[in-house]
Amino acid sequence: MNQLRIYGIAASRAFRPLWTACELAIDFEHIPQGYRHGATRNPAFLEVNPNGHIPVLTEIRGGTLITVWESMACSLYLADVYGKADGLDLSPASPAEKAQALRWSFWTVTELEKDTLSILMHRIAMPEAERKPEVAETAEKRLMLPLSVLEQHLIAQQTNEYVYLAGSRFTIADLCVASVVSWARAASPAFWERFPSTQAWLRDCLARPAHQQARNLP
Ligand SMILES: N[C@@H](CCC(=O)N[C@@H](CS)C(=O)NCC(=O)O)C(=O)O
Repeated sequence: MNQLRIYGIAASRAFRPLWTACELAIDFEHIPQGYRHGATRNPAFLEVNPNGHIPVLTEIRGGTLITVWESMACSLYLADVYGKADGLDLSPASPAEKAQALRWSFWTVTELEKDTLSILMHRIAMPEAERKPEVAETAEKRLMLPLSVLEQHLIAQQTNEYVYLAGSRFTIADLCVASVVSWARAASPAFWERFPSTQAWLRDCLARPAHQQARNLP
């Protein structure tokens, strides 16, 4: 088997598979490919991902080159292929846990990502002069509905003494969702007041040593 490679700097969506790989303690080669100023738009990189995006994950198994793009797909692939379905690590250990991982990660990219990114960009990431607070406010308003779904799910889990999305331990479902909800940390205090269970869950996910380890990558 050829070395597993993950392309993409940690300060990008590549953080998702990097965090996953750190959680699973996998041996991998990190290629800290940047993305600004067309860095992913040259012929060499377009061979790896014709979409011109990071992250990308590659490995050779049984003589076949496997290429995974799309950050959530990369994370789900790692959990599926490298994790143990033993009910201890972050991989789904039953069809019910697999269902949680799939539905929450697809939900995250379709229902959350665009608006959490607007909050991140227009509250803290862009130079102050370019920020538009009204864009962040609109995004916060739109996020009320999906985040209420997350909040209610977490509250329902607590009645079963579960802290996490799929059960009593941190799984890939939590990682996929937390990596995107964390972009909304800069939302207004009035916004976050409505989601105390989500806040507590997020704090817990982000305090994990593997999260810190991935953050320290270039
Ligand atoms: N849906 C894709 C989006 C990937 C994406 O847009 N990546 C950004 C960095 S976070 C990128 O590569 N941008 C450079 C470009 O598109 O030229 C995923 O989740 O992997």
